[in-house]
Amino acid sequence: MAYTYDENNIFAKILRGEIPNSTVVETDHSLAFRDINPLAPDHVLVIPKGPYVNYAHFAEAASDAEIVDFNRTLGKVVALIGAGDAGYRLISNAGRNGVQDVPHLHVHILAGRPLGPMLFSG
Ligand code: DGP
Repeated sequence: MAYTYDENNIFAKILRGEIPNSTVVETDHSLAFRDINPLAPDHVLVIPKGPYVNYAHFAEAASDAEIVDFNRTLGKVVALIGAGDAGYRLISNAGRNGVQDVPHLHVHILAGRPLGPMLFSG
């Protein structure tokens, strides 16, 4: 599948330093920052620094180093926010049916309260 990356999406602007963010962890290949519209006491977004539209694009096109770094960064965030024991949820929306608003891969880490059912039916 061919992916087209929009260089003007809001997370590309954050990565270029054009928009401020509340950084939790930054590594060579990844950035984790607090969501501007938190849906739980802890709501952190983890993004790769590379231009990947969604998870499948990243899994297909990213280097091994980027993929390892991204996953390790997710783990670091869970540890830093202290969510490992009580639990947390990872969500990565993609495309129209996934209701993805920002077309740069991001994994939401939600924690800090019971999160309810995974999805509402219908
Ligand atoms: P999604 O619907 O999965 O594409 O989620 C996009 C998330 O990005 C949404 O929870 C709100 C967040 N968001 C949008 N704009 C900004 C921003 O400028 N800064 C931060 N920190 N988060 C943003």
